[in-house]
Amino acid sequence: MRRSWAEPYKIKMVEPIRMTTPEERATAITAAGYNTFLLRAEDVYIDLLTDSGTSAMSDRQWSAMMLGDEAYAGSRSFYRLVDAVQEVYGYEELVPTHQGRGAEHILSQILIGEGDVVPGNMYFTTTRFHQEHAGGRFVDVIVDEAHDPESLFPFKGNVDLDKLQRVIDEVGADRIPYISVETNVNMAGGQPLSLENLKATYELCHRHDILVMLDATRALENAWFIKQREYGYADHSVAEILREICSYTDGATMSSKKDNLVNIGGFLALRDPELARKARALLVAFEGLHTYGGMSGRDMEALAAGIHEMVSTDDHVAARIGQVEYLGNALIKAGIPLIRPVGGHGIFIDAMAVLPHIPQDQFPAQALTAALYKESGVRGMERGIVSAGRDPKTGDHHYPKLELVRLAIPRRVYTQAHMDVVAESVVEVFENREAVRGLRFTYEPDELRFFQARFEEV
Ligand code: PLI
Repeated sequence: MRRSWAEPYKIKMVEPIRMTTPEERATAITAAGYNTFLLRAEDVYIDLLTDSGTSAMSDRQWSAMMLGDEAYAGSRSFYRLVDAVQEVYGYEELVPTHQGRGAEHILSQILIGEGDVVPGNMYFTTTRFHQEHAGGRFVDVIVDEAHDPESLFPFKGNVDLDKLQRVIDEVGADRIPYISVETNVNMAGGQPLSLENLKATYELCHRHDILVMLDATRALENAWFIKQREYGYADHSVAEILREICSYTDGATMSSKKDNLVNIGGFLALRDPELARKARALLVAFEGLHTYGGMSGRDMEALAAGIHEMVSTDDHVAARIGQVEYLGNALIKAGIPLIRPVGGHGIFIDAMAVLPHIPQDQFPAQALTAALYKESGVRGMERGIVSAGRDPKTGDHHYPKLELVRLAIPRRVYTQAHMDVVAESVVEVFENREAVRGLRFTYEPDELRFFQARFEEV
């Protein structure tokens, strides 16, 4: 008989959370300018703002922290981290950073020159910021299916090789220092790419001397989907698949705050020692010495332990993605329009389908995110036109085809009962959707505006 799956752990410590009153939430969201980033966490009931840095660490990780070597230079904990990255990801050169965007900054600075073009399978906010900040221009080469919430294509994170070839023909390979390939593409709804596609991308790029840099932030979760969906991989462990993903790349930026099960940390990993030397030269100015890069010794210990733990069996990632699918299936059953197939790290509600009465320049996803908080105390995040920002040349909004409310599920933090409450909350807002009004800016930051922007109702 086939039984239900359950989490491969039991709970040893709990953190109380508190349900707020409707009046408290109305006051809090107005004070936060309708931006869930500006809420106080204590005013949130179930916090699905992000899966970044919000994981619950294991007893092994907590005990590893006690072994942290806080030497300024040459810490033992650094070498444990080097070993973990070499063993699990297979990269020889490790450049530690305080988190993912630190690695993106260093990579962009060492490789991108003024006027260069960096193709990628959809943008990510901080990644594109650092590419543009270094003088580059991002060009989206993801497959068209990624922009269609209803397409059930199993690998919506794939690179469109024809689009990539066109970019190479148009600008010339010598203006393309690297392609940035993201695993389980965040802004597309946590959608995977296939190994077949990554391999073909790598071969095409190498024919033109273009490097392939992986955003490995959610590569483990991508490996799980490859195991489920790609022909020939059902019997491979996620550890084997992850190593194969990395084998078709020249390096990776990593936000360890996701797959790696820690609350802070990241790295840039490379194969070429000469590139690593350049990265380390910048690292000491922006992050810290090359043997800690912004992390404490105990952070590096917890990270090394988390890297081993995430692949020690397939059960961890099966339960992690199983929980996301559980919530997704409950919402699909209730008729909520969302990105399908359900992605790896969260549920992405199609705000334009929910709120057709709000035009995109009145920020439907921002408005729906705020309405969900007000209704239930569940905190999500806008992933639409506000996150997309403005074109630096024209000053106009970028108008992304996907206008989404993301409910990102922290790893090992919430139970199935919490997921039930979230599903009920979303359904309640959906039933009262006509009452949701559009928003306008009262404050718009120049860079990465979604973090600190403020709004009022139109
Ligand atoms: O937040 P950082 O600086 O550790 O990592 C930046 C970053 C890079 N790539 C990808 C795909 C991310 O998802 C990412 C951060 N994501 C956040 C914070 C999120 O909430 O999704």
